[in-house]
Amino acid sequence: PEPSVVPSQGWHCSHYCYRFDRAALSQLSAQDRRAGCEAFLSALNPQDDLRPERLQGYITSGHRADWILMMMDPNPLKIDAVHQQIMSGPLGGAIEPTWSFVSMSEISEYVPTVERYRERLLAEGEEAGSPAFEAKMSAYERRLPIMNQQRLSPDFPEWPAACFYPMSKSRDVGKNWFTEPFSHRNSLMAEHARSGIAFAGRVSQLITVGVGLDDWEWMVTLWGRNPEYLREIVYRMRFDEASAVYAEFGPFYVGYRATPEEILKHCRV
Ligand code: 76R
Repeated sequence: PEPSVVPSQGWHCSHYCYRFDRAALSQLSAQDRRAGCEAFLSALNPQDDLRPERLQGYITSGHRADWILMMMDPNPLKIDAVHQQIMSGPLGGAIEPTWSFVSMSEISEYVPTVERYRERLLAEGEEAGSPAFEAKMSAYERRLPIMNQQRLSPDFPEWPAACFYPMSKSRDVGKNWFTEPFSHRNSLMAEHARSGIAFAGRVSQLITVGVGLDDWEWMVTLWGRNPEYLREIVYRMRFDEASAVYAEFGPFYVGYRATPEEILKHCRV
């Protein structure tokens, strides 16, 4: 299965949402239930070669799902194998997959290159050659490769809360993102980035692309040191033109970080 499904740049990313089927669970013998829990725990703790590079579990609130898995790996089949492992165990018949989203990491065309960052500083009135200008430029040159690595193969923060939602940019007449010139889109994304940066240390974000892979153009993953910051950032961004005029949103899921054991305990399996 390997090289042909591994992208030349970036990783595959999947979000899976599940709920326990109480009627089916109640039909399981105590022995099957125990064996099912064991199989569930080992499916979520894949060993060595079977383990996706990134895997996190979340308990979620509301009727849409009971728990969520988010995984990333260069190989999409390694990710999906975890899902199949869960479903093929003794608990599988009592687990209902409720929603999923398939996407990939990339470096957005709106992430400024060093050259564009220079132009942006000049446009903001910085004086070329001044100590402040040079300090900003050298910091950006140093940080860009690290930030790009984090965009392509991100570390998942071990923060208590996360929120996940798909979004697309509007193609309606009069507000069609895709007919706007790059310069306009780029300046709206610069405004967007400025409001995002204000949440540094409180919110960490990952935007993965679903174009050609799933029903929405992007999947937004926001990790928060506290769920209140998730609420704040999404509200704040509603006022950015890129969101206010052009964004369309799918279902929102809120997650609370949980180990596989905590998922079973919380859901009283
Ligand atoms: O560092 C940089 O300059 C990157 C700037 C940046 C880009 C290019 C950035 C920064 N984002 C980019 C792209 Mn984002 N982002 C969202 C959402 O709910 C909503 O209204 C929108 C959902 C949030 C909450 C968010 C957060 N971003 C994008 C893209 C388009 C990709 C494309 O077209 O190629 C989308 C759809 C999108 C959506 N963004 C940030 C954040 C935050 C918190 C930041 C600042 C990150 C930082 O600290 O540097």
